[in-house]
Amino acid sequence: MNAGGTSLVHKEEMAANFAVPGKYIGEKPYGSGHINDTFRVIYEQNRREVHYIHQRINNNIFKKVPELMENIGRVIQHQRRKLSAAGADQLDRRVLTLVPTRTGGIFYQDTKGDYWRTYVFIEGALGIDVVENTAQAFETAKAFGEFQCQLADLPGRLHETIPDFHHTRSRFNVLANAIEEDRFNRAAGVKAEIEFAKTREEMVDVVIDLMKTGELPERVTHNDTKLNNVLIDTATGKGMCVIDLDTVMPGSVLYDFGDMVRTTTNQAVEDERDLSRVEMDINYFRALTKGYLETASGFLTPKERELLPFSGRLITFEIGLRFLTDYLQGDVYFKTHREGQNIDRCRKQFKMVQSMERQAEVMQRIVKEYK
Ligand code: ADP
Ligand code: GN1
Ligand code: MG
Repeated sequence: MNAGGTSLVHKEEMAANFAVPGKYIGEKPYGSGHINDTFRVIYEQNRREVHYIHQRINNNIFKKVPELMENIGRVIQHQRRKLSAAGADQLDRRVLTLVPTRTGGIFYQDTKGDYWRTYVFIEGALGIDVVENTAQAFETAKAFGEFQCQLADLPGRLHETIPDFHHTRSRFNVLANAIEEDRFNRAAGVKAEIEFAKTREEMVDVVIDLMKTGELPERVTHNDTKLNNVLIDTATGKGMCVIDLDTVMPGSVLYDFGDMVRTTTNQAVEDERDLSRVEMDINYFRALTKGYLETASGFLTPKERELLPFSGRLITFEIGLRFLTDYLQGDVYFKTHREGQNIDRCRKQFKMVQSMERQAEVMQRIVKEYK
C-alpha cells in the first residue's frame, strides 16, 4: 500500500534551513491530501507557540519541482497584489505565504534529495473532506471562481507541472493499457467498472477538442479544486484561502468546475462503500453554481457556461478512471490506507457520474437561472 510518508520532519535540518524565527518544538502529520506529506509544525517565538506548514513535495509525481515552485511564487505574488489593490482585509489568511530559506530560496532540497517548502499556517480555517451543508458548496465555488478571476491577467504562461493532467483521452488510454497489462491480476474482479468506463469513451474528447479549435479558451486554472483545497473559516464558514497550488497551470475553467461538482454535491466520503448514499444532490449543485457564477460569470464565454453541467460528469468520470487505473497498477499513485481503497473510490465516482447523467437536464436549467 502506498500510505505516503508519515515519517517525521528532520527537524534540525528544517529549522536550520528555513527562515522560521524561534525554536522548534514539535510537529505532526496534517491534513488528508493524497499526494504530498504535510506537517503542522510548532515553533516557540517570544514564549508563544506559532504554527507553520512544512511540506515534502512528491517528486515522483512532480518531476520539475523548481518550475513548480516558480509557478507558485508567481501565483501567490499576483494574488497578493490583487487582494491588496482591492483593499481586502485579512490578507495573510486569504493567500498562502511562503517562508523563504535562509539563503533566500523558496524551497529546500534536503540531504536525502527530497524537496521541502514552508508556509505560514493559516489559523482558524480548515480544509474539510466531506461537505456538510450547501453553504460550504457555495463558499468553495465562490473561492475558486475568485481565484480564477485574480489570475485572469497573470503575465506570461505558467509551466505545466504535470503534462496532460486533464487530458481525459490520455487518462482513458492509460487505463486501457493497465487493463491490457493487468500486472496484479485485478481486472477480472472489476469487470463492471471496466465496462462502465468503456461505454463512456465518447465523453473523453469533448473538452480537449474544443480547446484545440479555440472554441474553449485556455485560462489559468487550479486543476485540483476539491473541497479540501479551500480553507473554510471555522468561525464564519466563509471560504478563506485556496491552497494546494501545485497544479495551477494553463487549463479550462471546466476542469475546475467539474471537480467542484465531484466533491461538493454529495455527503458521502470519497471512498464510500455504501453506494446507496451516493447521489448528486441537486440542492448542493444549485448552491455551488450560484457561488461560482457570483465570482466567475463576468469572464465566462457562452460555451464555457453551457458545458458547466457536462464538466461535472466529465471530471468525475476522469478521476474515476484514474482511481481504477491506480487500482489495476497496484496502488502506486494515490496514497491509500487500506486494501481496495482505490476501487472503492472509483465506484463512488462512477456512481456519481450515473447520478449526474440522470439529472443532466435539471443541472442545465439551474445554470441558466443564474446570470
Ligand atoms: P496535498 O497536495 O497532499 O493535498 P495540500 O497542499 O492540500 O497537500 O495540504 C494538505 C492539507 O494541509 C490541506 O488539506 C490543509 O488541511 C492543510 N494545509 C496546507 N497548507 C496549509 C496552510 N498554509 N495553513 C493551514 N493548513 C494548511
Ligand atoms: C489528488 O493532492 P490532492 O489530494 O488535493 C490529485 C487530484 C485528484 C485528487 C482526488 C496532483 O489531490 O488530481 O483529483 O487527489 N492530485 C494530483 O481526490 O494528482
Ligand atoms: Mg490537497
